[in-house]
Amino acid sequence: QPLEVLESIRLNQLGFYPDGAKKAAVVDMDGVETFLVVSDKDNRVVYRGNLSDQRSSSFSDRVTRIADFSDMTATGHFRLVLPDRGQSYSFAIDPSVHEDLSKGALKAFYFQRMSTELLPEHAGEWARPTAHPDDRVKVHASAASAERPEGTILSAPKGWYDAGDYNKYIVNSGITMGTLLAVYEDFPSFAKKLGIGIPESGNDIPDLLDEILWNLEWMLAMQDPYDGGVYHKLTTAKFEGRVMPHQATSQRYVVAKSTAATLDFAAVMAQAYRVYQDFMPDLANRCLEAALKAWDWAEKHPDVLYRQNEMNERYKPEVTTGAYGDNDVADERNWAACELYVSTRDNRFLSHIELDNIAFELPGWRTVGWMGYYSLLRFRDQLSDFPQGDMDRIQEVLLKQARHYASHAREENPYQVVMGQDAKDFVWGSNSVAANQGIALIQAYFLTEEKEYLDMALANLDYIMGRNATGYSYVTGYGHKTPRDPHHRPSGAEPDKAPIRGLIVGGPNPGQQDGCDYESKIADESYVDDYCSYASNEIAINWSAPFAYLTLGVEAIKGG
Ligand code: 9MR
Repeated sequence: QPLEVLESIRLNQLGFYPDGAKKAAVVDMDGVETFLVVSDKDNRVVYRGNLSDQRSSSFSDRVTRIADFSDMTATGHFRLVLPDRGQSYSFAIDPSVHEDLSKGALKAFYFQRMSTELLPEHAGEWARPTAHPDDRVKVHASAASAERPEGTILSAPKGWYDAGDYNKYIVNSGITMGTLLAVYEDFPSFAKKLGIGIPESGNDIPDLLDEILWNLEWMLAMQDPYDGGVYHKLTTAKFEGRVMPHQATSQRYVVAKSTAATLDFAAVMAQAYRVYQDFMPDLANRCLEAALKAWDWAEKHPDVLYRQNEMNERYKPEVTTGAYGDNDVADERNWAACELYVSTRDNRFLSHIELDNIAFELPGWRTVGWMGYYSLLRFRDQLSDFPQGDMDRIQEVLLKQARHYASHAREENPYQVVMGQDAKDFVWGSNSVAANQGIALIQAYFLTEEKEYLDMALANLDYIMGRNATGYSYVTGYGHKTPRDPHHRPSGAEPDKAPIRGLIVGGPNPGQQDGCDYESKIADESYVDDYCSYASNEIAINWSAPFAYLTLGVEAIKGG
């Protein structure tokens, strides 16, 4: 009779590469020393191993032991068995084990599209009517100018819903787009062959670039053509309720220009110029022009910070949706300067690149400086005017961080992953921290070809897919124990359907800012699969993008 499935066996719920690391973490299980791997096909034992010594969590009193069967190379479907105790979920060993996930991670953006209906042939059971045309958006009082006074009607359609809400925010679109454009720059051949079944599939540009274009066109419309400044967001005054997109019809506004939004915009447009050059040269040139205009605005307005509370004291209606406020725009300036420099090779931008203080800072919506350094490193062989000593220093800072990540995972982490070296990793959207650490490691792998960096990037993908302290695969519809009730309005408004597939939720966040009922306050366990929990169970484009990078990147390198 079948063994009981033990949720205390934590592993990537999709599986492993034949030539890759294969590890499971066994949590809090006394008196077990050995494990078996059993084939689903005929129940034969194909591998026997011993569990590692025990490691303790630094956040809780949990202890874990690792079952390492990395040297197993047979393909097929298997379970890991702890004799007399039980077994894991079934998993695959397959040379393209993350191919379907790669498609799902990208397709997630299609499901976030606004201003269009989703047809059954692309969206299946999640087909829905068109919504948010955004062709009659009002200029909010905070954004009024001589040419565009308060109440002026603008058109800024398309774009993706930011997250579980129905608004669009330039700052968050910035890092999202930069990350997705980097997928193309780092993995062009894999990206070209990845078909995801969207309306544009089969045209002469890769689906990835078709999807990015949907949001790029919206971003372009967020620039004030009169002065080059970029509005911070396009939003309703308050968040809409738990309804389908077409039922969310409140008035929408463009709100206040900001330096952060304008610099992020400049960076994205400069990078888009490179990426679209071969496919849509006119659009590419338009992007570069827009980037240059945005840069000039930011030079004239170096510190227009978005402060929602102060804004609400002066202007009506009050705006209470996501703020994405950032008090330090030096890193945004660095990112824009790097992208503009790489795209134009104009030394005027070189002098704005931060070269005195290049401490590593993991990319996030508020911290984008390293997005720029990644681009410099990506093109280092072509940047002959760039001071080589500085380039070497940037590279060394990154490699030092990568070595630190790898040694933490190898020597200390109870799941042998990079994620969770510090309670500070478990912020709102912590899963994007795991994914962005994976991206940093892939950059290090590109520079050194050291396999350990790639292994550790894959370890963080394993973390996201189940080798973690809650035992969830944090991606809807991929794995056995996955979020069923994400904070995502289009999923939450139709509770009888499975949530839209391929969405990565925020993940453990002991901040618990939503005040929902959590079972645990422990840093790496503070997660609840409940619509209520926007602080641990929301989905967002800036989490989906690094997740897509990590999944596609690993699959492009290892599978492909
Ligand atoms: O991801 C954002 C997180 O870093 C902030 O701490 C949080 C509170 O300001 O906001 C998060 O972003 C949300 C945004 O404000 C509105 N759309 C949903 C985003 C994800 O929760």
